[in-house]
Amino acid sequence: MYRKFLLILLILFVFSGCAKKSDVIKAGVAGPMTGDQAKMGMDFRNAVTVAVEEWNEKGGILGKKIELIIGDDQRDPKQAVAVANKFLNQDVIGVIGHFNSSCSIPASDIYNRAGIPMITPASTNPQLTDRGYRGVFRVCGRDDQQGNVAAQFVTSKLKVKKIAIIHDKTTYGQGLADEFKKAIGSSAEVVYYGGIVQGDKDFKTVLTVIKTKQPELIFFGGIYPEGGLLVKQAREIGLKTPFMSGDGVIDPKFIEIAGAKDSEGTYLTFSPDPNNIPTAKAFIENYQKKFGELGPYSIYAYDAINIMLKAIESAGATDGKVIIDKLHSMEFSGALGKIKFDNKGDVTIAPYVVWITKGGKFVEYWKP
Ligand code: ABU
Repeated sequence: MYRKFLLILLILFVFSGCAKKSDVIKAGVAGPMTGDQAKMGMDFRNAVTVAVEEWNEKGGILGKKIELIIGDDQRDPKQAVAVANKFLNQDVIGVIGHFNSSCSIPASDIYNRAGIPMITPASTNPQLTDRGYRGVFRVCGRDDQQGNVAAQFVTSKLKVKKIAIIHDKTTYGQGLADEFKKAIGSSAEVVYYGGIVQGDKDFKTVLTVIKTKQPELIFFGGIYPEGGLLVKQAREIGLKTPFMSGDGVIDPKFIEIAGAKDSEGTYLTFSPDPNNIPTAKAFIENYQKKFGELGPYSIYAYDAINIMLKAIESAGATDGKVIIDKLHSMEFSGALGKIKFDNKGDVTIAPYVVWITKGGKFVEYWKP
């Protein structure tokens, strides 16, 4: 009697498990959902939610509803690996994320081993796609491209001859600083090169050293929390040198931290303004209705999930290898326009431009 009961329980368990697995299509979205970079993770989450709601309103995909599984990596590489393993255990079939290159790279080892495709909206470090993982993609550009445009601007437009370079010692921050330095070559003298620690709040010691070197430009490889403090504290010690950074700094939080007055005239590299892209209009309106102002990478997250879902739809299956083949072979029409991946999983077109902060806002300023 007891054995019969156990057998019934086992049968119920197996069947309920199978039913559960096949009920929905699970997509993972990963990034820093908490902590000092939470704005970036929430931008991903909001944008992906807009897309998933649109798909589900039309009936979902392959006859099933799409369920979003959120992974908070707290911008910590170890947490990113934990999130990746959690996604595997939850039968996620594709991942949008992560934000930080230092998280995307170790997490992609896990996705690659499991044969799960990942598309990052924002991780720009070249190593991510240079390691030959077939299932790893990004819809943003790369730091060798971005560093090159920053160097062209500094040498041909600003014509500065003495540069201080600071980075946050992360894969992205130091990587971008190095790409910029490489692209500058012998066109200008690097009078200072050094790292700060992400999460620190007081950079006046390093800024005081930089002041003695009398640079004509400070270049920062890092993210907005430290970028904002660097600008604010530089001005506090009377260091008025023009400040330039990369895409990790383009968020209103940077202006909020540095202050509208001190952030005025700072430069950064990023892709062109989506408000000038006709195909982006519908998404921008939908997003704003639900979540307010777009974050810099919201539209990239939106295109990334749509690309993943279109590849699944076209594959007619949830098998990772088939989806990855589709991601490599298809051309996608997204909010950002046409997107096609090259053999590495990078986008074939990644136009970087220079933005300037004016009147408390970021505006497009220069293109190569
Ligand atoms: N690309 C901006 C910051 C994200 C990252 O690549 O680490």
